[in-house]
Amino acid sequence: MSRGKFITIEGAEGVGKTTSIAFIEDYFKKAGYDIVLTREPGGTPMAESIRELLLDARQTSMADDTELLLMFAARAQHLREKIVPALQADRWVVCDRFTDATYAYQGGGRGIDKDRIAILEDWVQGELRPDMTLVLDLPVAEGLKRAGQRSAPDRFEQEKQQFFERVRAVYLERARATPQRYRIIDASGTINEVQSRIKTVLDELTA
Ligand code: Z5A
Repeated sequence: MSRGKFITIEGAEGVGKTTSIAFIEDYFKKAGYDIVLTREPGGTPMAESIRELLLDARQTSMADDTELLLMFAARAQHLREKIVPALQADRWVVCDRFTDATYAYQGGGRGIDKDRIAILEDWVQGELRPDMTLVLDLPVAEGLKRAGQRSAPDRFEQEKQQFFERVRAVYLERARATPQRYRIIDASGTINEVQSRIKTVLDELTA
C-alpha cells in the first residue's frame, strides 16, 4: 500500500529545531504539500498530558524506566491516533523528535541499554520507521547558550553539559551508521545559513 513520507527532526538542546520546523512547514506549504506537523512527546491530547508529566521539573523522583515507558506510551497513542492514519491517507508527516530522541536521551543521556529500547520500538511501532531524519548538529556549549535565553528550564533542560554530550554522540553515531536515512545538518551559523542547508535536503526529498 502506498503511504505518505514520514520525516523526523532531531537534535540536542537548543540546536534550533523549533526555528527550523517553522521554515520546513513553510517550504512544504509553498510546494503544495498537505503536511501534518506534529511533535513528541505529544501530538494528541492524551500524549500531550503525558508530555506535561515528563517535562514537569517538580517530578524529581521519576525513575529512568518510568521515563522510558512514558515516552513509548505517548508514542503508541500518537501513532495510533495521528501518525499512522495520516500516512495511510498518503499525507506527509513532519514530526519534531521521535524514537531517535529516545535512543539519544534515555539511551545516551540516562544510560538505558539500547537493546531494551529496540524491544519497545519494535513492539510499539512494528516495522514503521521514519523515511528521513534530519539531525541538527551543534557543539553542546553553543546549544546550551542558545537555549539559555529562554524561560524556566524543564526537567530535561536542568541536565548538565555531560548529559547533552552523550545525547549528541548517540545522534551522530546513529546518523553515521545509516546514512541513507539520516542527514546531519550543521546547525551553526546564522538562521539563514541553517535554513539554506535544510532546503538542500528538502529539495532532494521532494525531487
Ligand atoms: N525527549 C526525550 O527525552 N525522549 C524522547 O523520546 C523524546 C523527547 C521524543 C522536549 O523536547 C524534551 O523531550 C526534550 C527531549 C525529550 N528535552 N530536551 N532538551 P522539545 O523538542 O519539545 O524541546 P526542546 O528539546 O527543549 O527544544 P530545544 O531542543 O531545546 O530547542 P530547539 O527547538 O532546538 O531550539 P529553538 O527553540 O529553535 O532555538 C533555541 C534558541 O536559539 C531560540 O532563542 C532561537 O531563536 C535561537 N536560534 C535558533 N537558531 C539560531 C541560529 N542559527 N543562530 C542563533 N540563534 C538561533
